[in-house]
Amino acid sequence: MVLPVNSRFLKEYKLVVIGGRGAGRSALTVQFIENRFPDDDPDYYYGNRKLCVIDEEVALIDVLDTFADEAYIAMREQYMRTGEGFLLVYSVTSRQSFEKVSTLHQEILRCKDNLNSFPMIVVANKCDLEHERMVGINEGRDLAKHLGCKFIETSAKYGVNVDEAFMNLVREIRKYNKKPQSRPKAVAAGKDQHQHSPGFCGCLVL
Ligand SMILES: Nc1nc2c(ncn2[C@@H]2O[C@H](COP(=O)(O)OP(=O)(O)OP(=O)(O)O)[C@@H](O)[C@H]2O)c(=O)[nH]1
Ligand SMILES: [Mg+2]
Repeated sequence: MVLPVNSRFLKEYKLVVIGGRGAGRSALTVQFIENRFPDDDPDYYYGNRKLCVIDEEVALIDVLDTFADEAYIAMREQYMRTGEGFLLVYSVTSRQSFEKVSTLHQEILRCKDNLNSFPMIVVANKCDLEHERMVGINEGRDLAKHLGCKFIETSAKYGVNVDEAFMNLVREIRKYNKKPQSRPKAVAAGKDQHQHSPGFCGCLVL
């Protein structure tokens, strides 16, 4: 496979899928990585990398599915620290999972040295279950706006907006990394040692 690459280098993005129990974290991860809906209800999904071209730039997306169980608290702090972007997932059929989103958002910011903002997207999953809906689309939108995040409704079951959710999060990370205050000091001061000529492009052979 030969990909035309208008990118200066292959950038890896560490995305974390987080949310209340049964919200569909594993199903979203499997649907994104393998383009299928898992029949076997996995507790946790291990295979987790995908190469995408987003806005003509190659992105190696590393997705971490997480456990909802509070028993994994040490692991939780670890991935909250290392994650570069977070999908805050709730199920439109579960108000409990919706109410968890704000708590998770706060927890992530706390782990990021109390930053005011960090790349996150609010994902309202199971939008195919309209007849079981407990959380309205506007409630989801309002919450996301309040948290300063993008919002998207998905169905992991039917693959609706799943790629868009992950890709939009990568876009948020790119935007965030361009802000001077979120870049390493040497780069912000114009001392980036990895600068290339503006016209650099290449091909990635897999
Ligand atoms: N109809 C429908 N069912 C879904 C969707 N996403 C997940 N499910 C179902 O919801 C249940 C929970 O999905 P999981 O992907 O295991 O959710 P999780 O958040 O990983 O759950 P835990 O890891 O067990 O906390 C499973 O029975 C899935 O088949 C969806 O978009 N639509
Ligand atoms: Mg799971």
